[in-house]
Amino acid sequence: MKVVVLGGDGFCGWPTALKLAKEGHTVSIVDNLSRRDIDEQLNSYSLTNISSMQERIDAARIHGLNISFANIDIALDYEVFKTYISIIKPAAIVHFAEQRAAPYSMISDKERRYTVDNNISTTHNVLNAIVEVDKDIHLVHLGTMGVYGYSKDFGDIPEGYLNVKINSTDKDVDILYPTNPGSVYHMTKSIDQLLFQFYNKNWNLKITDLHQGIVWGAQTKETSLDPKLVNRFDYDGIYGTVLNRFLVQASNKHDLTVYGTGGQKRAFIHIEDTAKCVILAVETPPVDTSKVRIFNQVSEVRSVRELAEMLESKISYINNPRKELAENDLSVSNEGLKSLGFKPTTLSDELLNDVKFLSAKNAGNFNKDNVLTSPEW
Ligand code: NAD
Ligand code: USQ
Repeated sequence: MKVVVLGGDGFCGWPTALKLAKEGHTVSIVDNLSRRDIDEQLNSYSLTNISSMQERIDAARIHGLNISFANIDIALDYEVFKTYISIIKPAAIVHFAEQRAAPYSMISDKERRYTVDNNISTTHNVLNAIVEVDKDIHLVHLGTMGVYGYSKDFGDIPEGYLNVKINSTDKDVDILYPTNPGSVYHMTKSIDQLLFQFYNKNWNLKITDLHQGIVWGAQTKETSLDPKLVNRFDYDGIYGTVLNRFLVQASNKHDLTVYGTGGQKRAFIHIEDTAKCVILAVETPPVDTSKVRIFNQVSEVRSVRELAEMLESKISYINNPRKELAENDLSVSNEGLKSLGFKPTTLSDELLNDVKFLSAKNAGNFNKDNVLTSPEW
C-alpha cells in the first residue's frame, strides 16, 4: 500500500515509517523539520545523536527499507502539499505533523499562537487535499488521551463517543466525548476532532483518530538496525515525557522530578506498540464511514508516583508547574485496537533496562540544565 507519513522525522513518525516500510508498504515522508528547529530554539537536543534526514533515508535503504522524503510545511505550503499528494496518490495518510508538547504550547503568546496556527492549519490542509485529490484516501491521525481530560467524571473513558440519555426525549445517543483539554496543545487536538467530524459528515471521508497515551521507550526493532537509524529521545522539561525523563534521570543520578504528589494517573504505550497500532489502523481501514472511527491507543494506566517508585531512585517532589488535577482516577477502553489484533506490551524490567542502557550510552549528551525548564501555567 502507498502510505504518506506526515511528521515522519519525529519521535513517533520515524519508527512508524520504518516499520511500515519493513511490512512492505511504499512509504513517503513529509516533514518540514520544524522539530529540529525547535531543538535549536530551546538549546535542548535529543539525548541520542540523530542523523540528518538524508542520512536516515540512505541508511534505511542499505537495510532494504525504501523511503522517500519531501520537505514541505503542510500548514504554510498548501498548494505544494496538494500537488505532492496528487503525484504520490497514497491509499493512506498517517498524520503525526503537529507541535506536540503541552509545555511548549504554554511558554508565551508566541508559542500558544504557533501551536494553534500550525496544528489546526496542518490538519485542515490535509483534509482539504484529500477532498480535492481523492476522497477515498484513508486518514489516520494521531490524537491524544488529553482530549478527554483524565477523570472518571463520566466513568471509564470510552473510545471517542459517550453514550448519553437525553432527558427530554428519553432516547440514548452517542455524542463526541465532551473535551476537557489541559493545555493549548491538547486544545488543538480537541479542535481537530471537530474538523474530522465535519469533513466526515460532509464528504464521507474515511478517518481514524487514534487517541494516544504517553509514549515511552525510544528504540524499535527497525531503529536499532543501525546507529544512523536511531530515534530521537527527548528528556528536557518541555518535550521530554514523564517516564522517559525518569529513566534518563535515574541513569544520570539525578533526582526523579515528580510534579506535585505524583497522584496524576495517565495512560502509557511503548514506542514499538505505537508503530504497530498505526500499521493495524492503516491496514484495516474503517468499513463503516458514517462517523469518524476513534480508538484509544494505550497499553496501560499508571500513576506518576508509581512509575517513580518503580525505579528505586531518589525522588524530588516539585511544585507542579501545570494546572491539572493533583490526584485522579483513570480507566480507559482500548478494545478497538485489540479487536484488530493489538496485543499491548506492558512495562517490564527488560524494556525499562533497554531505555536505561540507551540513556547510559548517551550520558555525554545529558545536560542537567535542561531538566527543569517547564513553564508554569
Ligand atoms: P515530534 O515533535 O517528535 O514529531 C512531529 C513531527 O512533525 C516533527 O518531525 C515536526 O518537524 C513535524 N511537523 C510539525 N509541524 C509540521 C508542519 N507544519 N509541516 C510538516 N511537518 C511538521 O512529535 P511525536 O512525539 O512524534 O508526536 C507525533 C504525533 O503523535 C503528534 O501529533 C502528537 O500529538 C501525537 N502523540 C504523541 C505522544 C508522545 O508521547 N510523543 C503521545 C500521544 C500523541
Ligand atoms: N510529570 C511529572 N514530572 C515530570 C514530567 C511530567 O510529574 O518530570 C507529570 C505531569 O505533571 C503530568 C504527567 O507527568 O501529570 C504527564 O506529563 P508528560 O509531559 O509526560 O505528558 P503530557 O504533557 O500529557 O504530553 C504527552 C505528549 C503529548 C501527548 C500526551 C498524551 O507530549 O504529545 O498528547 O502525552 S496524554 O498525556 O495521554 O494526553
